[in-house]
Amino acid sequence: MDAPGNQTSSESVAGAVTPERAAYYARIGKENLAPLWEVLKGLVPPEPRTPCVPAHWRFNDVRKMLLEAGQLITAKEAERRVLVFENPALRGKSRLTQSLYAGLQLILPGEVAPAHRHTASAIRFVLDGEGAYTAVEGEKTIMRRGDFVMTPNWAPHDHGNPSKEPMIWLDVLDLPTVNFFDAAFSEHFDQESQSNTKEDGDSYARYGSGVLPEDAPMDMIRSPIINYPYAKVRPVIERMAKSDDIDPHHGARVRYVNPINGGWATPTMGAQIALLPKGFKGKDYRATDGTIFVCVEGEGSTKIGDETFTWAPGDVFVAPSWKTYAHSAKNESVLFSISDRPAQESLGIWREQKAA
Ligand code: GTQ
Repeated sequence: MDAPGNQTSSESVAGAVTPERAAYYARIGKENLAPLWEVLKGLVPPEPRTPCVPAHWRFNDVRKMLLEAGQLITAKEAERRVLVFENPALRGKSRLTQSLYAGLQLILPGEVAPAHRHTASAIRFVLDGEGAYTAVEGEKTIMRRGDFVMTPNWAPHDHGNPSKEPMIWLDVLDLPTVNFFDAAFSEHFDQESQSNTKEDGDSYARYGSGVLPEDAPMDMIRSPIINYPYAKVRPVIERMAKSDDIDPHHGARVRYVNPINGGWATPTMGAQIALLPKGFKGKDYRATDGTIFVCVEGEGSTKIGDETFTWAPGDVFVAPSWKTYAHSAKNESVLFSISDRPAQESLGIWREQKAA
């Protein structure tokens, strides 16, 4: 979310920079003033012009490199041992879209990623291994492949892996958004791991079953659920697909919701998951929310702009803002996706365009 557009003189609406104008710009420049008419086109573009490009990472390649990091640095030393997906056009900015950070986190057997909290919200989407936990607000939830796990803003959290297998999950955080607003705080705790005060599955049991406790916090703008298990979500999209409840662009798709207000699970990041039946050929779609996709199951490809990316389980790819994309599924497939749509919706700026 840096300044939009490239503010070059080609964006000028005012014709050539004459020597008189150039001298004038130099003079006012000394006072930290600039002529709007030289940058207006880039500042107020007729449609979104993201600097982000489409990109794709194969899980097997990244997994190999991430396991190498496991030999180089401990989770404790690193605090979070993560390989960050950098948009190829925004190297060094720790982001995959303008508003979202994403990376793969590794925790080896016996390791702990110590407790901290921050104003950025995080989601985890589990890709490999089973039996590591995330402890959030006193609930220690065991993570399995396909689980969608939330760390709401300012919630203390730590991760650990008491299992015998390395655990790998996708982290998506709204760090670039929070940093854009210069609103970031964080702190560490003396205790590495939180003591758990609630049973695993407590928040899903209380809030994820169509009822709400008498004293539910009715003004909570993010979900009270810590883990939305894949085992609960997969049957829903399966049932939708079986009864032909299939969106022509997205497949049989659901969103992860805050059960208190029916809104998105977090106010800054919206997550969805879709089942694409074997042979599905999605129609063209574009929206202003640059979207990160993860293949959970199956095989297929996605055309983004004029590039086509072929994906397999664990692969991560990104469709930038307002770039047209369309999915094709070779086999029955499941795609998880996440974007800043809730943030844009709450600001009234989100738009989509669907091919008929
Ligand atoms: O697990 O708390 O990928 O604080 C980046 C920053 C993960 C986390 C990341 C973080 C975390």
